[in-house]
Amino acid sequence: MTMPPRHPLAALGLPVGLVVANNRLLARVAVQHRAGYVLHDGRCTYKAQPAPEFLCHGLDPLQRPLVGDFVEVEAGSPPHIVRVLPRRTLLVRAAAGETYARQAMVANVDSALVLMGMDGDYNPRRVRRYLALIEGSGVQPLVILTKADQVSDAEQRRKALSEALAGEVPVYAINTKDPAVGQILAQWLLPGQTLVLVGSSGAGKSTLTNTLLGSLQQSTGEVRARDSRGRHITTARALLALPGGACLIDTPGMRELKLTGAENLAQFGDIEALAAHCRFADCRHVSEPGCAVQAALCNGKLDTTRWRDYRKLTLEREQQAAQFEKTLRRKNRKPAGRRRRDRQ
Ligand SMILES: Nc1nc2c(ncn2[C@@H]2O[C@H](COP(=O)(O)OP(=O)(O)OP(=O)(O)O)[C@@H](O)[C@H]2O)c(=O)[nH]1
Ligand SMILES: [Mg+2]
Ligand SMILES: [Zn+2]
Repeated sequence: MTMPPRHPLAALGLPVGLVVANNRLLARVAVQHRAGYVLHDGRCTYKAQPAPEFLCHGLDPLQRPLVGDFVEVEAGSPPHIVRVLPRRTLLVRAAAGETYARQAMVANVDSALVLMGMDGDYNPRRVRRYLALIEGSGVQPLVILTKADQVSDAEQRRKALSEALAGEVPVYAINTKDPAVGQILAQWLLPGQTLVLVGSSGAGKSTLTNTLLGSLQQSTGEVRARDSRGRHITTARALLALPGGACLIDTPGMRELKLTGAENLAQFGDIEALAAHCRFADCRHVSEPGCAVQAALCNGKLDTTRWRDYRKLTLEREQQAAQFEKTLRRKNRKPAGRRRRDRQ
């Protein structure tokens, strides 16, 4: 196949000052399939394969090319990805199931939009879990409550959630089909910015993608009437260039949302600041004397539901971290030749 001419990737968010070997092409990973990659060179897309070293059994899966990565490509039939350029940001999730592996989701995104429908799928506690995955990654989180046209109290819900998040995370309530969403979200859609959409199946990620693209590129599907659950229409992450100059990554709805154990719970920064004032450094905030958290709960300065949510998340984070640690130790004990290939 003939390669498209080299094109500056600035339009796709390429950071300035990157040094690339002369005879190589620069591209951004748009889609990752089992059978290979689709790359974007800033103008058009083409297929490529990873160089053999990316398929090594012992390689940490986080080092493989990922949607959102800027990569160096060697021309050929097919072209090969030979190097992943340093990542500005990386979103990681815990792999589904019992594998206790950390799985990279997307690289080099500036903001992550957590979408949640205000229909039967509405669950503010799930929003907190998504935020926990994003915080600490250097990615700006936003919450997008969708299906505002289907409920009468969209603005009240938006306000309540924004307050519950202590005003730390911008919260929007929108109809994803409304062409005005481009204007509403304009400050996050500046040229060179990359956004990723995350959330349950049926939340409206692909519908929002199509509205921002101004064309029906991504397939969408009706949700189940009984409980508003989606049908997992989108099956692969896809990076798309928006007409205004930003890039958007549509993702498949997550079936399971486990913590990785490495979260930094910035959404609970106020609680962590309070805990720093407890008399004992190892205070468990139960019945210790001089506990600043218990004091704040007693005088109403700290909401008990928020405290309970925080406790649940931190406990789960500890358990997950311990499990990952154990899995990692077990893996390192196995002779390299017998290690099973990591799940993608
Ligand atoms: N009325 C209304 N319907 C919406 C809105 N957003 C999404 N929908 C509908 O919800 C259904 C699911 O939307 P999708 O965009 O396919 O959801 P998704 O998040 O991409 O789901 P997966 O690809 O399965 O993860 C579709 O029937 C959309 O038309 C909205 O803001 N208002
Ligand atoms: Mg979709
Ligand atoms: Zn305490």
